[in-house]
Amino acid sequence: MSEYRYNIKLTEDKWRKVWDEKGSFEVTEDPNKEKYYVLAMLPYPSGRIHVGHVRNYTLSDVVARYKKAKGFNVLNPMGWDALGLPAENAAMERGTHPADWTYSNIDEMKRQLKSMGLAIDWSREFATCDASYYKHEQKMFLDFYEKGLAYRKESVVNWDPVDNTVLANEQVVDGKGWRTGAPVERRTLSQWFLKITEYADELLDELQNLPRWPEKVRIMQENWIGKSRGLQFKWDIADHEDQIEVFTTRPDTLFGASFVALAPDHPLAKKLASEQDGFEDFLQECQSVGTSEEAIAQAEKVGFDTGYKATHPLLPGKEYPIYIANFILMDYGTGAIFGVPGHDQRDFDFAKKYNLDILPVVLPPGEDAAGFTVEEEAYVGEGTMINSEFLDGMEKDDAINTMITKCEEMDNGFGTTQYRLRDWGVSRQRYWGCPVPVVYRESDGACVPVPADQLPVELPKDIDYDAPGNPLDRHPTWKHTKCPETGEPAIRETDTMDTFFESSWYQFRYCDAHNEGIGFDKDKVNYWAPVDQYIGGVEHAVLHLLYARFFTKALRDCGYLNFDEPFTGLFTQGMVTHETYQCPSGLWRQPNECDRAEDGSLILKETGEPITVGAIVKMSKSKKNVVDPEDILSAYGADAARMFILSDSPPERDLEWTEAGIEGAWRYINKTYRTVLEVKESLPAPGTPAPENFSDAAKTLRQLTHQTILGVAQDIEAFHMNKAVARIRELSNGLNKVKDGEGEAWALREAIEVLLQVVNPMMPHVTEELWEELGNKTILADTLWPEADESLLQSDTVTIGVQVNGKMRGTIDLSPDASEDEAKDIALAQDNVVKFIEGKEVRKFIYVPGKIVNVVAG
Ligand code: ANZ
Repeated sequence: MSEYRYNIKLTEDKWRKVWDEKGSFEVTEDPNKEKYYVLAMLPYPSGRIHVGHVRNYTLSDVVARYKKAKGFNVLNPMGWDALGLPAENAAMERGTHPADWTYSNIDEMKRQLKSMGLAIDWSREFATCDASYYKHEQKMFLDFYEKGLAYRKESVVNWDPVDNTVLANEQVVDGKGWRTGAPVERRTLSQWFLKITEYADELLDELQNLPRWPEKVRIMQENWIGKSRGLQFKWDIADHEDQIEVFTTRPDTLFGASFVALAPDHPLAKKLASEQDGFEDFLQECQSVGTSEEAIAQAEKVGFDTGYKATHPLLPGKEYPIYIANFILMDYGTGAIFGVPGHDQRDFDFAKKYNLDILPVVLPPGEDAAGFTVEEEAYVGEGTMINSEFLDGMEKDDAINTMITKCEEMDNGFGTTQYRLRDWGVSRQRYWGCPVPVVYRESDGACVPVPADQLPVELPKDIDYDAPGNPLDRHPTWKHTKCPETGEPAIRETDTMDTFFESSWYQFRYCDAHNEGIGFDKDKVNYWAPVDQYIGGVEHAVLHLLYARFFTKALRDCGYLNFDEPFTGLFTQGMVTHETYQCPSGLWRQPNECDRAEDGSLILKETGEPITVGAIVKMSKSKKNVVDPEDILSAYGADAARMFILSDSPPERDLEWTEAGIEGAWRYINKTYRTVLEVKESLPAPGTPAPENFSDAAKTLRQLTHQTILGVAQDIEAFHMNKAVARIRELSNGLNKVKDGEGEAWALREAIEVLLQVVNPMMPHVTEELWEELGNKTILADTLWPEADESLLQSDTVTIGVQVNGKMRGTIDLSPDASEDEAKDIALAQDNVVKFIEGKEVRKFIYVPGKIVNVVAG
């Protein structure tokens, strides 16, 4: 056993203190230095960090430390996404105040994050629930309002009858509130919206300017924006003066129509059906389904026959039933459609239910027009038009264009573009959010913005949760105020903003975190932003990332900044998974409740009951397959946790957390520590000039050292952190291949120093300690990345192919200027070559140095 024992706790504490005292990671704008802005998605202060945080912040930290070593002025900040429902729920359950709960969680989580040794500029920290933060977004809201980018409109919302709040579409799961599980209702309320649709084209087009974003995220955003080109045109109604305007992306299928349908809340729906029996009940039934596309798509398709008929614009005299149908959305297209059961699955389901015609008009390739029918499901593929008069024989795109032109010529419609993207509803009827800074004058109901010099509109501290609904609304005094224009009595807006509002601009606040006058200084934000590398979970691919992109453009147009996109590079990390453990009774058990029995099987610590090991799935509270980072950090230290997280899987993939994995990382750290201390005394002093000559072993080590400098840098730049770790371990293994030959001690010192430098971003504490042990006077956090010596990078050997009678039978490694005899000796000794020339005579040996060997045998 070595006499050198690594004391994790002492060493890690020591170095964190050094970095803190030196302000190693605090930065200011420096026009002479190139900046690099690394950002990890800010955490919600739920109370404790989880392993997902550890993975996320380890990745951003490696990038930050590496870029700093590369000479960049690196901004790597941290803050708290601190508004939102969980604080209120906790407050209701525990009788605390949301602010107390939130700030004490922040303290706790900050302590935990600090113990990871992150290279963060903590001087820029903020919580989005600080009035000094949300004050500025209230100003932004007012600027948006003035520009027409924030507006109020009546709209149908998802209403959670238990939480008494509006739910975003994503918060409705299977028609139920995500938190309460209560069936969601529809209500019409006046709500605040941000006009993200005004930027639909820009948001779509500029995805092309984001090459450092994962393609899957760009595709998800593209689908979310959902730009479709189509035709908008009218159907006459027999014996009725109104017309029905529909939107279709498939005008080619018009001759395959068999019904027309309206959304339940379409203004014509009432007109056509309100006098009929059962209509009210039908509407009621539709109300019980959430408003999201998903909820509507999942619900069984039902319709109400109005009894009226629509007449086909191109087939005089042909009439089609008009339904009100639950799967038609009022806020897409025109809120009305014509149904083509042969080529749209929803229409197919509907036609089956109501016995409507199914006429195919698109013939799949290879099918026969005479015999083709649609039986089991709609045919949605490509094909040739049939049963469609002047379109017959055309391909889809041709037919679409022809039909648009035809309707335009008839003056019955026009080609148009629709987007799936809706304006962003930001109103929430909750307390723990940023108040919308407007008041309504009591005398005439006018909506009056709160003047900028009266911001922030602060949340009142004294609230009660005894009754359901919005505590701001029933607060005895808070909402009663005066109109800033006339001094008359006025009522404050009691809606607060969606918490995605805070996370849409926080990346800019970090650039100037303590500015009291404005959200951020333009020069500062133009220096630091956009973020060069953003890192977080793929679950934010659409909402957060789209909102932040929209905000950047809106802020640009309000004069806050001079660029278009907030994040030039995006990396989405995979999840952390773990085995699942179950008792005979079926109860899930936490990994730390289990132990290994003598025979190696798993048992429950407490009772000795056998444990069944189940699937490896994402860590979750429900399956209890979670490990607490706090336990890991205190048992193995931050360096080991970081190293393990980086070494086992490519960061974009899922990572399986295993005890063996973390132990492996811990052993590597201890071994590195011992190795360095054991050889320390035999090394030349720091800064000793290189000797003239090196032994072969020293040369080999130096080559590996310099290849590692380059390779690790390339791997980190490409987010191949696991490959970087593999290279680093290879260099570690190379250290013991030198002894006391010529130049070997010097080469060993060089190799150890490089090792410490290149692994420092991953395990910052132990590397600082060893760097100091080696007699260096600077700290690693302030040391530049080593330079790779080009002349040492070339490999001494090349790998060339060996052919026998023209067929590749193996490869050999030899010096590029090896003689033919040397090449022959090595090549003919290869097992596979021996096998293929066995029993034959070597007639010719062709050797092209550095390229190939060909053996002709016969
Ligand atoms: C006829 C048709 C035939 C359609 C066919 C599709 C296939 P995307 O591509 O997503 O833009 N639609 C139009 N407005 C709707 C609404 N408010 N609620 C529900 N559905 C609506 O979808 C456009 C298609 O969705 C439109 O094209 C329309 O159905 C339907 F073989 O018209 B189509």
